[in-house]
Order: sequence, then structure tokens, then C-alpha cells
Amino acid sequence: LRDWTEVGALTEALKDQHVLVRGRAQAIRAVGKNMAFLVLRERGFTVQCVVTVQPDAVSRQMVRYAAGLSRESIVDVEGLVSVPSVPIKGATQQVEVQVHKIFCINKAMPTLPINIEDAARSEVEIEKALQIFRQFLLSEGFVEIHTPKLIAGSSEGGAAVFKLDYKGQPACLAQSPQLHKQMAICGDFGRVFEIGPVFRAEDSFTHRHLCEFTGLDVEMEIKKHYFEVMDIVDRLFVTMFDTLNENCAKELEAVGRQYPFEPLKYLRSTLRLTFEEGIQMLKDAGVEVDPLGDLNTETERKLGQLVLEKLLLILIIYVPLGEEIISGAQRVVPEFLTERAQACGIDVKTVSTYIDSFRYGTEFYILHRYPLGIRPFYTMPSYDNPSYSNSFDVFIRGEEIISGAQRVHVPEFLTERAQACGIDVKTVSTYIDSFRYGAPPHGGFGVGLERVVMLFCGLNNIRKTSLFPRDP
Ligand code: ATP
Ligand code: AMO
Repeated sequence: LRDWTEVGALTEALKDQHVLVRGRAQAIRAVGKNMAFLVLRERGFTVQCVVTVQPDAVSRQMVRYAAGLSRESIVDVEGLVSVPSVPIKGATQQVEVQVHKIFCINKAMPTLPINIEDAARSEVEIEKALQIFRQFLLSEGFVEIHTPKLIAGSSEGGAAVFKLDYKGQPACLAQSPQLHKQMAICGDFGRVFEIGPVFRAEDSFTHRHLCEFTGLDVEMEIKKHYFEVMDIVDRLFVTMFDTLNENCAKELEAVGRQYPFEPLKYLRSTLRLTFEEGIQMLKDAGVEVDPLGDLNTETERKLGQLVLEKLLLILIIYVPLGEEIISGAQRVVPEFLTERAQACGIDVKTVSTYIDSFRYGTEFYILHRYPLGIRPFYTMPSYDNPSYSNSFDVFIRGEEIISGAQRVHVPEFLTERAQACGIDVKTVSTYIDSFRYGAPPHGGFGVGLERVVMLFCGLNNIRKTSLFPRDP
């Protein structure tokens, strides 16, 4: 026998064939002295292997050997594929292997450090989300780039950088590819993205901060409005959620069995609210907030909840000719619409999309036009009101997953903004110089991959979505 057959490929089509299979010993059960059952697992698939005493083939000793294997050992078995008359419980494959030979390739310690059932499974979603991100952007004409992680200064301001010695000179680990992805746009790449590590020397020991995480960064030329960047966010994420739900159903179910969660509610076209509207919603709900200050964890969550529950308010204005203008506001309640449709003999199913359009009912939305004072120096102020900026954050279940903005592309103004934000202009002079040879208007955003998966799966801790978490 030269080739191994995969456990997932063991089907009735192989009945009576001789196969060689490698897997982990997931479960071992002896029945008396003459028989043992061994469930072998390879990737997500399992098969039941039967070791029974047979003259000239299987000895009692071999049955004892099989029964004594430790769980999770790596094992090869050789044998015949058979189809039992009753369905097999406890294995994915509906055939058995009647074992002739067993080889233990590498044994596991008899006591495992954790229960297999407790192992995090979201790595599949992480890799799938990355793949969708890359495919979507490539299909939209973005170029994948790789920028240095050893850089001279901080790109996001603040003290949260890992400092190191770069052959006698001070340097740090990149807090984001921000400055370099913009320099690529100045170099006429048009549209770029990067998938890479991001380092933050965070002090916050929270459920959503890591010191090293996977950043998904996008930067693109824009023609006239930062909404062009938000349009990409919108289509990218709706595609990502749809594809994850469709292609990772089995993995999501496995995560849900361990940590039960409700599927994410999102709209076909992502809801956009201005920061001012968000503040108003909070105020209306009796929450004290500074209209030009940042939201905190609590107010972000509260706003997420308000957005989910909010019903659309439709303003109806009557303008009867020659008469006094009467105006009125009417709240359109989806339940009332449903009732009216039924009363009029309409099949509600046929108008459900229409009725749903009267709800926000989403756990994924964009909040834009943030106050300028709480955004990084490279953010473009709003043209009509410099207290605000052409920037946005994106939320899943009331927590931030993305920051983005239009950038300042005029070098003199960029210098002015850096100074105003207390940044030593010398440390960003190469970056500012790259704008002196004709820089197109542009914008972009940065996504924290582990946060996306954590929130999509309704997990309560970012460490569950990182294969090797680096936390404070
Ligand atoms: P960004 O770096 O873009 O702001 P972020 O999600 O890391 O993204 P932070 O600025 O670190 O956001 O924090 C956002 C909010 O989270 C803060 O306004 C603060 O209220 C809250 N927050 C941060 N760290 C902690 C902490 N250790 N404990 C409680 N709340 C925190
Ligand atoms: P920001 O600093 O908001 O923006 O980071 C972008 C996104 O990265 C994620 N994130 C984190 N994830 C895990 N652990 C952390 N410590 C952590 N800090 C941030 C969040 C956040 O939304 N240059 C800008 C982006 C841009 O404008 O293009 C930036 O870095 O999901």
C-alpha cells in the first residue's frame, strides 16, 4: 500500500477495498478481550475502526495494544472498508474499517492539557475572512503591498509604541501601515491594501485589545467624496458576512455549540449615521455625552443598541395648494404596516423586504463625520465645518472594528495639522515630503481582523480569535 486514503474520503464506494488511513485516536473503547473500537479523526472527519481477533490476522495482543493507545495519538491503520447494517453514531463516515494492522506513529501523553471540545475554533473564520478580503479587493483593482514594520516614529500618535534599538538608532514597531500606504498612493498605485501585523504597546487589559494583531489596511484615490471609501467598506463587509455565513456554516455551528450566539443582523446596504445624529440619539435616550468628545465603550455599546432598536421616522409634508401649509410627522411602525397589509389582503411575505426597510434593525453600521479634535493629524477636516472631519468608524454589535478617513493631501496644511496635534514634524518629514510632488486626494481605512471575527461570532474575548494572542 503506497497511498493513504483521507478519512473524509471513506465512503461506500470503497466497500471491500484495502485502505491505509492516518488520523488521531479520538476515542478508544475495548469490548471484552477480543474486540476494540477506535475512532480515528482527520481534520473534521471521523471513522470507526474495528479491531477483532481473527485467526492468522489479528491477535488478542493486538486488540490489547489498540485498547491501550492514548487519546490524540497519531495512528495508521490498514484494513478493509465495510458497510455496517445499522447507522454509525459517533463518527462522520458511514463506513467502518476492519483493521488488519495498526501502527502508532507518535503517542500522546495520556492526560491532555485541555479538553478538545474547549479548543477555540475561530481560526477557520479568520483565514476565510482574510481570503474574502483579499479576493474582493483584488477584484476591485487594488494592489497588495507590504510596508516596513521597523519604522522611525509613531504613526498614530500617542505613547503606545514598542521602542527598540535599530543598530544604534531609536526605532519602533509599526503601529499601522498608515504613512506608507499613503505614500504608495502618492506614487500612483491608485488603490492599495495590506494584510500584516500591527503592534500597539497597549496598557489596557480589556477583552478587545491585543498588543499584536492582524491589520487589514486599505488606501485609495478618491474623486470627490469620502463616501467613495465608505462604499468599499459597505460592499466588502456585506460580501464578507454573506460568504462567511454561506461557506463556514459548519465552523460557525461548532463555535455556536461552545459559545452560543445569534447570527449578525446586517442590511443589504450598510446604514450610515453622522456622529451628530448618533449623539442626538444618545441624548434622546437620556445619555449625557460631549457633542465634540469621543464615545467610550459604554456609550458606543448603548448607541449600538439604540440603532438596532430604532424605527425609521418618516416625515410627511402636506402642501395643499392655496391653503395653509400643514406639516406633520408620523412614525411608521413595521408592526402597523404588517397589520395594514394583512387587512388589505396582501400576502405579507411578498412585501417583507419593504416592511423591513422601515427598521434600522442592524448590528453593523457606519458612524461618520467625527469631531476633528479626536482624530489623528492626517485626517481631513470637513469643508463646511472644521470642527468636524471627513472620517468614520464602523461598528459591529456596538464595538469598533474600523477607523477610516479622507486624508490631508496638501503638504503645507499637513505640516500645520501635525504641529497643531503636537507632533514633532521632523519625525514625519519623509512622509510629508512625499506629498510635495503632486498628491491626489485620497482616503482609506484600517480593520482589526481579530475584532471582526470576535464580534461576528458574538465572542466575549479577542483572545479566542487569535492563534497566538499577544496581550498586555
Ligand atoms: P482606536 O485606537 O482607533 O481609538 P480602539 O478601539 O483601540 O481604536 P481606544 O481609543 O483604545 O479604541 O478606545 C476606545 C474607547 O474604549 C475609549 O474611549 C475608552 O473609553 C475605551 N477603553 C479603552 N481602553 C479601556 C480600558 N482599559 N478600560 C475601559 N475602557 C477602555
Ligand atoms: P485605529 O488605530 O483605529 O486606526 O486601528 C484600526 C482598527 O484596528 C483595530 N485595533 C485593535 N485590535 C486589537 N487590538 C488593539 N490593541 C487594537 N487597536 C486597534 C480596531 C481599529 O478599528 N491608521 C488608522 C486606520 C486608517 O485611518 O486607515 C488606524 O490605525 O478594529
